Amino acid sequence: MAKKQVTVPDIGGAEGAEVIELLVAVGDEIELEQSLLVLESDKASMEIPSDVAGKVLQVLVKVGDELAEGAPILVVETAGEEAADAEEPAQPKESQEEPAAPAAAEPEEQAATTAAADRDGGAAAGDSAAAVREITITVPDIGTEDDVDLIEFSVQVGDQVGEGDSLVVLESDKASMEVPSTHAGTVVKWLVKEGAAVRQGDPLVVLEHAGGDSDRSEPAPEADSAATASGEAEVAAEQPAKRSATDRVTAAEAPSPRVPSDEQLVYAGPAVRKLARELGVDLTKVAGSGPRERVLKEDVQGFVQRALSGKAAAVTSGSGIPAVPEVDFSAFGEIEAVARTKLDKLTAANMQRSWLNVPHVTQFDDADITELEAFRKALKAEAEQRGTKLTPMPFLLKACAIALRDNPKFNASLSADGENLVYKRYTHIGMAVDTPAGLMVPVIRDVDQKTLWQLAEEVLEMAEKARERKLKPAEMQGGCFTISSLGGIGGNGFSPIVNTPEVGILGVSRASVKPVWDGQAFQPRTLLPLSLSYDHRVINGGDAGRFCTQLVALLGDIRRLLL
Ligand code: CAO
Repeated sequence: MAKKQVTVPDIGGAEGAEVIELLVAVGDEIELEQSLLVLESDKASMEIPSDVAGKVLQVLVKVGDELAEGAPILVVETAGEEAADAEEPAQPKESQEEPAAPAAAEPEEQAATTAAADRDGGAAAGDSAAAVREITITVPDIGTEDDVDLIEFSVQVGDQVGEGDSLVVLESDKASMEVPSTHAGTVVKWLVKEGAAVRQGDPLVVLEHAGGDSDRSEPAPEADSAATASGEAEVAAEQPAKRSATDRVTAAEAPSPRVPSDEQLVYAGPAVRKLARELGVDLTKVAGSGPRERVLKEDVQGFVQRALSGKAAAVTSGSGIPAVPEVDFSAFGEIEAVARTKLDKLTAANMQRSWLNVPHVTQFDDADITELEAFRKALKAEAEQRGTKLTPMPFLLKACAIALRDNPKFNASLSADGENLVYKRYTHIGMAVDTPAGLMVPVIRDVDQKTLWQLAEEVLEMAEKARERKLKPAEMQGGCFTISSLGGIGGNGFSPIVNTPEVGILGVSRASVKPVWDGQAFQPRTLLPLSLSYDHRVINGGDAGRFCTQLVALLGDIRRLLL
């Protein structure tokens, strides 16, 4: 028998994915690849499979925890006897309610008798029972020798922090990063001011924490003198410039900072996120007034004030849309309020943002797919032999890839400042998938370079992964254009919302046989309704007309897909 710790695998760079469901409990026998829990990030919900089989001894996480790659999930007793499997599981501890910090070398600490009792009421300094250790956390290796701005304190003096908890947010020209604490403890004193420019090795904060036994009684001279001199919760770290090198946890010993992904939906630091959570504010609805539209505490507070004064508007970019008045539905009959999933709420926020920011126009047309359908059906047996299924989707993907090549504005995005149009030299197409957890849009890469059979396989695979919540965030990024097909469901037409920052989306409805006049008689033809929504800031009606007409021609005569 061996004990093995199961940790969060590579989840495609997702930071802080939330545990929304636990699928196993202590005592369960689990199998290899069995799903352990469901994580939900800004982009996807995904089931995390076990990489071992055995009996669950401990569950180290709970619903609501935010986990990153490497965070411990379970301790499992496995049948294997190999030494390699016998690694000691981490002991669950308080801080494991939070995501585990990246592994850090134990920093060299300066033991300091800060004499808590002394501060509490003047008991003799050096009371070893009350002695705790103070450590100074410094700026770790941040990948640059230049100064970076300390833009936010994530915690306040007096706060308890766990190992790995964010202490501050630093921001360079290229990224913002949280600096995690190397220890659990109480924040005693800041050694820098918010807004200060700092660099690797600069002292940040003094933490007081229960140290190891051997160090407990060793006094640190500066700490001692400060405590004695003031009788208050001051420490020698008050004057960081005068501290000796040994007072510091050196940069090399501190863990690497976590760099939030570019896809982070809202640009805001942890303290602001915490405040928003406490106040029940949906951050996606708060306009940021900080640098690069960073959401500040004041923005959240202002949002709440406006909400309380009845002026709340679920808007972006300062547009003053009047709020929909709240209705007490229970006044009219029985009701049940069901919490929406994070994915549903994010989809709603994305839709609203696109709808409000993008001047939408939708162009409609019908493609005559009579021959395409005959060809597709003729291939049904071959598709089965290949273990796949040939729906109209691969043909649509291929036709769109050609239309994107020939109408490159549709394969572009507006730069953030609106000054440039960014043309993409790749053809990645998103495919909206309707799943029980909500709408997901996996991206099929390099559609222009794939055969219809390859696309058929990928459509099936991506749709299945989406429905089984197995998509990784990276598989939903990088799209240039989106297809939303409701053909398998029904309807004559609809106007899809552009998936910003893309500038076009093709809605596909259900094909049906209709009489078409050929100049002499009505012929039964299979018509596929298409609706192309586009961002009118980038695409004009002529562009859209040409794109749509080409699509209709390509689908109407699939030999053209070869040209
Ligand atoms: N007209 C007529 N029949 C169609 C059709 C169309 N436009 N498109 C698909 N069909 C048929 C297929 O051929 C298949 O029939 P058979 O089983 O007889 O072969 C059946 O409908 C079901 O197809 P499908 O939906 O499983 O496969 P697909 O490749 O067409 O689509 C996917 C895959 C993932 C796009 C689709 O399943 C899906 O989830 N669509 C919903 C997208 C959505 O929610 N959009 C809205 C976004 S905004 O809220």
